[in-house]
Amino acid sequence: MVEIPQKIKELLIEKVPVAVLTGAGISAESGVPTFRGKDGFWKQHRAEELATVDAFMSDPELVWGWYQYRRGIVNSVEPNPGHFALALMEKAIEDFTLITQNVDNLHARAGSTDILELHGNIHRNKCIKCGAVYSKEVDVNQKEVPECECGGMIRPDVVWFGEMLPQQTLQSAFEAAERAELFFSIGTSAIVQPAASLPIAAKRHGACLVEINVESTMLTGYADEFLQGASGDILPIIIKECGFE
Ligand code: BV8
Ligand code: ZN
Repeated sequence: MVEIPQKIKELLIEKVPVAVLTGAGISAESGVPTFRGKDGFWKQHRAEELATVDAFMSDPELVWGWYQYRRGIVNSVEPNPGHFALALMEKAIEDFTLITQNVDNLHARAGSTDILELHGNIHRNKCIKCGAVYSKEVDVNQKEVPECECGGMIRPDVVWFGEMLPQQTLQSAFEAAERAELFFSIGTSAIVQPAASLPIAAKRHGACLVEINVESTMLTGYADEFLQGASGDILPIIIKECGFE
């Protein structure tokens, strides 16, 4: 059983401003493969190769198919105790901000509300020509790339490598990180920018930086506390020991 440092519990019970950054690792226990872990995605391809405009423009069906495959997985899994624990933490703490790199919508399905989705949402699509956003879920078995009324190709409404993140969302994320007195980096390899700069910004502005991960990352040496283990195990313990259930 992981020991939760007293300092973290005190800050939570004091209800100081809290910000959380999550990555693919928080959804791993739900059965959604991570990007870079040993059970990583799509063996013969890497996210960096498929999650790009070039990849989509050169082979729309391949990239569309990858997202359809991922939508199928996401639709077939459930949020896990880690997602539910963060929804309870949000209810307990007035100034609480959940920032996610994930596009799987599992935080929303677990009851979290105002979520900052840095990299978009896999259930939304948009036209590459006129920018029209399509929120209606598509049939995950649809192999061909859908076409917009304007004739443009429709793509997943997610942020690909080399693309800007939604500016307002990113700005709100940095504001929350800089305001936080307690910042959790959960289930992320802390490689992808600019998301990986958020924990650094939080610590620079005086936050207690806590990392929750099954293995150490580039951030571990910089964190005040490293809770090694599965987020689905550790987060419910934190919630229970702080009486947030
Ligand atoms: C930008 C799309 C520029 C949606 C994603 C060189 C060339 C080109 C670009 C760059 C470059 N160097 C830097 C860049 C910038 C680039 C970048 O950071 N590249 C990286 C690879 C170095 N960033 C960008 O391109 C960003 N845009 O910079 O724009 C710009 C600037 C100005 C003007 C115009 C443009 C865009 C970044 C967004 C890319 N899109 N996804 C999708 O398909 O999902 S990123 C992709 O990686 C996912 O979104 C994912 O969320 C994200 C990060 O991965 P993680 O979430 O951390 O997941 P990972 O598998 O890596 O790690 C999982 C962790 O969980 C592991 O540590 C594991 O141990 C842990 N774990 C596992 N199980 C558990 C667990 N932890 C706890 N409990 C468990 N049970
Ligand atoms: Zn269009």
